[in-house]
Amino acid sequence: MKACFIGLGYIGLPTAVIAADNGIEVIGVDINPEVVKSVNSGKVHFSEPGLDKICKKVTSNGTLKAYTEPQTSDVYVIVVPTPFKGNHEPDVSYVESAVTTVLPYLKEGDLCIIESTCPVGTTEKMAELIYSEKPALKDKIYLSYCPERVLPGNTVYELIHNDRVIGGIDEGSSEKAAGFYSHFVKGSLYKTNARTAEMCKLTENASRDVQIAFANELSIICEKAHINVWELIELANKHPRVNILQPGSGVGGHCIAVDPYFITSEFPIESQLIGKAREINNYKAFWCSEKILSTMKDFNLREGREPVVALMGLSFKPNIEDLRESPAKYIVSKVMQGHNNADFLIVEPNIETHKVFKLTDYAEAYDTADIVAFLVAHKEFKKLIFRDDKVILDFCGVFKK
Ligand code: SAJ
Repeated sequence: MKACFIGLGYIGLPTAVIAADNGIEVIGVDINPEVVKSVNSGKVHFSEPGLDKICKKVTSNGTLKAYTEPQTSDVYVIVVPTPFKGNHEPDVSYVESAVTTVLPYLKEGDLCIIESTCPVGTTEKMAELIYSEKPALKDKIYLSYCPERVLPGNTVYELIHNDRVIGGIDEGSSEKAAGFYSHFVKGSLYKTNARTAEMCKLTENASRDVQIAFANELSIICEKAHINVWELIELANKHPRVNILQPGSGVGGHCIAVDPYFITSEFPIESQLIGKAREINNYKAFWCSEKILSTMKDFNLREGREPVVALMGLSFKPNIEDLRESPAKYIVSKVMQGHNNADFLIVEPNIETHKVFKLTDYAEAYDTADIVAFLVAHKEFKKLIFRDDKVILDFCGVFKK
């Protein structure tokens, strides 16, 4: 079986690599020649534990080859970004253009899979696009929507072991796509229709966003009520049917902070709770920045000088180097605006250098600063010992004090 993956990013490349490692002949396609070059030399152009080794293996034994154009295959897997246009409206033009790119190669009996996160109805629209350009293929190809659900940082394991939802435009398409994934997925493959699979992907991430918003809202209430939110959640979770997530400095990354808008933009009246959760999680980052600024002001009034402030963490979640849509990065930029006098020590143990921020070692920053704001609960920070000779703003539960 030959499969052509369109898009060699955070999901496309790992999936192509794992498929190639499981007996499928894989063609990887990316419009960026640098990415193609790097993949062909066995390198992964982003950080994902364990992926480099398998990528090297499948490129050296020739089961994965990357190009800037597709090749005739049996399966086409579309894994391109779906960014926003305007006010949080999903832009499916990359998916459309990927479908258009594979059109000349599509023949009777082929399977086309969309993995990109998409608004509900996109797969049906892509079917119309294919049939309008190639009417002879109507009911002669298989088309399915099969979203990924891997956690960045644990992609290799989750790609193989997670259950998957397979949404065909008809039963034959679901069956055919399930057959394809069974080559490398050990989790269960649940078949449904394309619209349900599209909504399922959005639902999973919106559900997590809503649950985190609940924890973030609680943290703001607890601050005002002088209650330790960490202790509160731990105690509430002792209830057999309560499972509250952890508050933090906001929600980031390219999935949870993004996908709920795919629902709210299409169903604005019906998605009150989902929309509010987005607002709360965005507000939490703003609230943290305001808290740091007011603490700095209080320090100045009390001590008669500007404080040294350690801003601990830049990535969007613990123990990764990914800064996409990071609330911590937003807070750092916001706090630093108009504060030339204050001495900021910015810390991110997962990256060596940053093009805008000068980075400081975490232990040195913690030792030196008057005010320490924990923005991300990195494992290094958890090794530090709580000190009451400085002001500690623990937004993400490093000390849980
Ligand atoms: N966060 C909290 N409190 C928590 C858990 C997370 O504030 O209790 C924050 C994190 O710090 C981060 C954000 O939420 O800023 C998102 O992190 P995450 O670890 O929850 O999720 P992602 O964005 O890395 O990956 C999610 C996953 N989706 C779900 O868990 C439902 C993953 O399975 C998806 O494949 C991925 O989105 C995606 O690609 O859609």
